Amino acid sequence: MLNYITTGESHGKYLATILEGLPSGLAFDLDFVNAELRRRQGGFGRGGRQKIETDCVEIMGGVIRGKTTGAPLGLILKNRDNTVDALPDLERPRPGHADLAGALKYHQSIRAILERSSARETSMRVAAGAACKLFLREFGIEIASHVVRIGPASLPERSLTVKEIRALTKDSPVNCVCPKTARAMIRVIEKARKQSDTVGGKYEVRAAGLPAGLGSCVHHARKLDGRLAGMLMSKQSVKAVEIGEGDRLGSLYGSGAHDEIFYSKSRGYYHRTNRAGGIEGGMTNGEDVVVRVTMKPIATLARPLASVNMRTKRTEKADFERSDFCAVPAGSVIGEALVAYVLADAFLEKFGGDSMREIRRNYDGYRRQIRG
Ligand code: EPS
Repeated sequence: MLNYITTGESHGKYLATILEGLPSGLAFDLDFVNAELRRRQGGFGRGGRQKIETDCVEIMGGVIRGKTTGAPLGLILKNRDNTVDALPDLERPRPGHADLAGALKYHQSIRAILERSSARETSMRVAAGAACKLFLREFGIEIASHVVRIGPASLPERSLTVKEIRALTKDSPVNCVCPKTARAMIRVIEKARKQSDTVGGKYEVRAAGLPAGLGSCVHHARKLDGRLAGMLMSKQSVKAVEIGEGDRLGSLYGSGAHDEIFYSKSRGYYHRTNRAGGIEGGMTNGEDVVVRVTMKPIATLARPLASVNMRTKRTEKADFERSDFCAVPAGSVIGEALVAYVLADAFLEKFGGDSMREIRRNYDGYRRQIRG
């Protein structure tokens, strides 16, 4: 139903995205999109590039008089650092980055590979995801994220609502709900910086207000958990995705692993626990969708690891270019955008129509139906 594509190099003149499949009649709040881009640029542990750029998109198409028309939405961002043609090539691929496999596969310079594989591309994913958030919001669906681990510093287990997450992370430099844990996380990032190292971590994305029945149980490609995991895994640095209790469920008995079902006139069907992370059988079950995403440390190290000079084939230290020490807080903002995209896609699949008015009618009818 929805499809987005991004284009542009990290140090090229522009980055752009086209998002196809949004209905007509959606109020398009460009300020919100740009505020989301600013959130992505923040977070303690970012590198020098964010001091140069003020990411801000312009609309290329798909919006007239502040509302979507149903045509593909085009958004474009101008890079301040757009020196790509003048930048030197690299010879020593960075372990953990796309450099080696990309240079071999595309028969290209490492420069050409890193320009496209750089996480700067995620600015466009956040822009497309922000448009999806605007769409979901119209149906009361809200998404928030928080960082639960940076290296060894982790948040004690606690379940929070989207509202609580937003309120508690508002002023946190690491997008963490607990000031004490945030201080420990900052110390870990500081240590990485002092040691010319990098550090990874884990964040949680939570979506509230979803009806039961998005996704499907009948075909592998339509299962919502698979679609979420695939989209999140496609983000730079991501190495694991868990839905709900995820990995922990493997150590429990069934009696303690599943969420019992209840019914009340006011709420309809509901669960008192949410170990499944809001997804059963590849479909939303009416509870919050909860995903946890693990990011490896950034691959560009100021104290580089061993590599091979691709010209001489000699063992040398990997190349180093300006980078982040920790991108997990920024990663959590990108994760929200990707979850928004997958949920908006599944929502349109279920209630699809060409205009907001048509979708609203379909949605309201279904809500009445599932209340029984
Ligand atoms: C990024 C901008 C990049 C990197 C970072 C993500 O800018 P530059 O290369 O000019 O410093 O800082 O990319 C990586 C860490 C990576 O490994 O690709 C951004 O805007 O998010």
